[in-house]
Order: sequence, then structure tokens, then C-alpha cells
Amino acid sequence: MNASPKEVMLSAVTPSGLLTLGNYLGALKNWAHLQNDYDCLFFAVDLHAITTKQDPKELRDRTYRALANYIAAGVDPDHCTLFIQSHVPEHAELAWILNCHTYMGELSRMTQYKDKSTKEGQSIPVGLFDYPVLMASDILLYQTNLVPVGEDQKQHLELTRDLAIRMNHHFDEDLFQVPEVFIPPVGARIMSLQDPLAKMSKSDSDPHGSVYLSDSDDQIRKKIKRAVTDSGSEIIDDEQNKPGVHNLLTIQAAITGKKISEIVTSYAGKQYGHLKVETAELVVQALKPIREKSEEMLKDKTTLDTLLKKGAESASKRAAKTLKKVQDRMGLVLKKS
Ligand code: ATP
Ligand code: LTN
Repeated sequence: MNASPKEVMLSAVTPSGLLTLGNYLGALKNWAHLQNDYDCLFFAVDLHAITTKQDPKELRDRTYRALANYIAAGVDPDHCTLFIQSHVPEHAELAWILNCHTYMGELSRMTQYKDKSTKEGQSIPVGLFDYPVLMASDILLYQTNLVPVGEDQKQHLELTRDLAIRMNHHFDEDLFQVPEVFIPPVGARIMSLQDPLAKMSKSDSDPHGSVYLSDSDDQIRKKIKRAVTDSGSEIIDDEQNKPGVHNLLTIQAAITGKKISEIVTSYAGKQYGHLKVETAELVVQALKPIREKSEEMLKDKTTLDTLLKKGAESASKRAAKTLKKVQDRMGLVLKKS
């Protein structure tokens, strides 16, 4: 008897900057953890990256770097499909179709769009507004069951689910799998080291707010030592009144798997300085192997290129199947093979 096929898990990071500790704890670490139980697809969303201004050389380098980071963080390229979004043109094609079923009102309500468009001023690219539709396409093309992401992506996932349900209603219930979101219980929202009320983000203009996966041990130590903490000196977990301390405790909990309460107890009678030094050492130990393996892979991109070619071919076959089904149900005439 055949074992039943594994459910599909899919996720992606935008190569719009160097990946951060937030990307690792909120996303990559969980991908590696969950990958054995699922049929996995992980990719770098370069078409999402260009919704904000990108330097062409940096975009290319960061796209490779993101994929090297995935593998270095534990994603197994022999068991997962790894690829670059723009290598699979079906993503942009299905996005167009989904556009025709998405309402301006729903996209206007997206928090990420509202935040980013404030920064962009008058010249807001249409692509930035449409970003969540391309993301829905990424997910629905593969009949995805589970999408592991950080807290900030929850709203985009809700839109993806709404679109799947809407399209299934119009064109028959089995058109799209309605995906579930997986948000890690700890680490889903790592905050900036300089502003513990703002999310740590790879496109933050202040490099001191984020620990990058490419930072040296010393850079990591310095950034965490300079982290903004709160008034007082007692180490307690109080997100409202001590968001800086809460952030450091969360980072420790996400790395070690320990409960925050357990970590707090171990700091009884100690100062913020202890918390910072020990958090820094945990981060250094967690990121060192990832940085070293990534640099090794990036020295010669031949292996990565071979792997990405194989990944794109396999992803394309799967994506084409869904796209054809959608086109056919909608009444588009299929090209004869
Ligand atoms: P940008 O600053 O370019 O918007 P970002 O750093 O927010 O980027 P994304 O590419 O948007 O990163 O996110 C990739 C994945 O990492 C998503 O699953 C997202 O939820 C997760 N993630 C991003 N930032 C954090 C964070 N600070 N804490 C936890 N998870 C995060
Ligand atoms: N918008 C996501 C990146 C992303 C994604 C996806 C995540 C694009 N397509 C599909 C999961 C599944 C972000 O994290 N900024």
C-alpha cells in the first residue's frame, strides 16, 4: 500500500536586504524544523523585492545569498524544492488572474502596504499595492496546505485564504487548496534592537537595529550590547513596560527552546548587562555556522545554480498544472499541446 502523499508546505523571503535574526527565528528556523513532515517548496521572491527600489547588482547578490542562507539554516536541498520566483513565470501569470478577483478595498487595508506607502511618499508603485496578490499566487499555485511565516504576514495569509474561497465558490470547490498559516509560538515578532516597538527588518535604514545573518561575531556582540533596554534594572518579562528586555528574552527563548519564565528565573538578582552578554553569545553561536556555510556556498555559485535550475523545473511543472486548471475553469481556451 502506498503511503499517503505528504501535505504541501511553502514559504519565501524577499531578497530586499540582508536576512536578519528576525527572518531566521520567525521563518527559516521553523522551515528546517518542519521540513521532514511536508512536501516543501522554499524560494526567494525577487519579483516581490522589486516592488521597492533595488540596486540590480545587490538584488542579484542578495537573491543568491538568501537561498544560501536557507540551506545553511538547515533546509535540505535534497528533500525540498528550492528556486527563484522569477524562474517560474506561472507566478506572475496567476497573479494577473487573481487581480481580476481582488477588490481595491481589501488591498487598501493591508497594513504592510499602508506602512510602506507612507515611506514612499507620492510615487507609490502599483506593484507595492498589488504585492499581496502575487503572494497569494505563490501560495495557491502549489495547492499549499501550510505556510510558516512570522506574525507580520498573517494579514496577507488571510487575504490568500479569502481569495481561494472566493475563486472556489465561482469555479468549483476543488480549484484551490485553502492554506493554513503557521506562526511560531515564540520568535514570530523579533523587534529592532534600537526601537523595541518596531519590527526588526532587513530594510531598516539603521543597521544597528538588526542583526544580519552575515554579521561577524564582533558585530553581533556590539549590536546587542548597544540594544536599547528600559528604565529600571530588574530583569522581568513585561512586554508593555519593558519591551527591550522582553525582546532579548524572546530571542533567547526562540534560540534555546526554553520558556521565558525559566530564563527570567535564571536572571534573579542579575543586571541588564548579564542579559545582553548572554543573549549575544547565544546569537553568535546560533548564527556562526549559518554565516560560515553561506559564505562557503557563495564562493562558487555552480552548485547553487544547478540546484536552482532543478528546483525551477520541478516547481514549474507543478505550477503549470494549477494554472491550466484555473484557465480552463474560467473559460480561457487552452493551447493545444
Ligand atoms: P522588509 O524589511 O524588506 O519588509 P522583512 O525583514 O520584514 O523585510 P520579509 O521578507 O518580509 O522580511 O519576511 C520574511 C519572513 O520572515 C516572513 O515569514 C516574516 O514574517 C518573517 N519575519 C520578518 N521579520 C521578522 C521579525 N522581526 N520577527 C519574526 N519574523 C520575521
Ligand atoms: N510577503 C512575504 C514573502 C512572501 C511569501 C510568499 C511568504 C512572498 N510570497 C509566499 C510565504 C509564502 C514576506 O515575508 N514579506
